[in-house]
Amino acid sequence: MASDMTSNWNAEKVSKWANYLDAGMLEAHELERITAAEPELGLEDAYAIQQAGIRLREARGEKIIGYKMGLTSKAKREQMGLHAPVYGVLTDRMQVRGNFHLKGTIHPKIEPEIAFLIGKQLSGKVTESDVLAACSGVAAALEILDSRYKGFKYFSLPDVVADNSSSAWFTVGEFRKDFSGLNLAALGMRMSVNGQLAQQAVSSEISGSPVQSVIQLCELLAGHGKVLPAGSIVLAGAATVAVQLEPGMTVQLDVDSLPPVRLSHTL
Ligand code: OOG
Ligand code: MG
Repeated sequence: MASDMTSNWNAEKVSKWANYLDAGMLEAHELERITAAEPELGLEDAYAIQQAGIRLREARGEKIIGYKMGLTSKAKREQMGLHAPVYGVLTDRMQVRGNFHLKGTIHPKIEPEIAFLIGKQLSGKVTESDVLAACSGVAAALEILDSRYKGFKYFSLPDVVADNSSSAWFTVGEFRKDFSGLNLAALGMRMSVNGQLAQQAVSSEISGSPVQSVIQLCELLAGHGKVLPAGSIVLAGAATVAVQLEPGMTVQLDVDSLPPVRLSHTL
């Protein structure tokens, strides 16, 4: 068993399902949900599978550079029919700049987010002012999700968590370093596709404030004996539903008072 997880499953079972999901990702083919075969899969087993999947990526040379929170907005929870925030791990290979391609994806979607750069380590129960003091930057961000499951449909929170909370790629705009005068819970967010407004929301849709997402992340990590290291990027979770990514799309996110961020499809 992974030593820092409280999964009841043995290491072999965890690694079998981590390899199953990893192969689905590498070969870009849809998989049956794990709970179809293992209806008793629990959330902690799922985080153990997620962690084992990240170790497979690390073995291929990827480096962990941060975390993403997911299902932090009501819109997303309703879109996916799931009830609680979860986290996933971000690696350097998931970060893209300027362009995205669709090769190797199954059914990608894109969503508007806020990202934090963590300047000082955070751990366990932290307050809003701890988070603000530890953050060295805030940015507009776009996350590209790609569930490895059939039809991008879930079924249960553990299935999603095991699949690294549907992570595929992300991009982060330029970090604004002095954000002391900004109300992070009141930023207008507008995501446009090929110049047309596609989704909009206020940043309070993200757990009341994206800062709350970081607080929740620290608590969830502490439950697994982990801290949020200095230097991490944190995606706070989407403010709106995700939009299907299609060839030829250019997607831009404008967030009040932050530099915009944009991704265009490339072959
Ligand atoms: C799960 C991940 C959700 C978010 O920002 O809410 C997420 C999913 O929708 O597939 O990343
Ligand atoms: Mg997201």
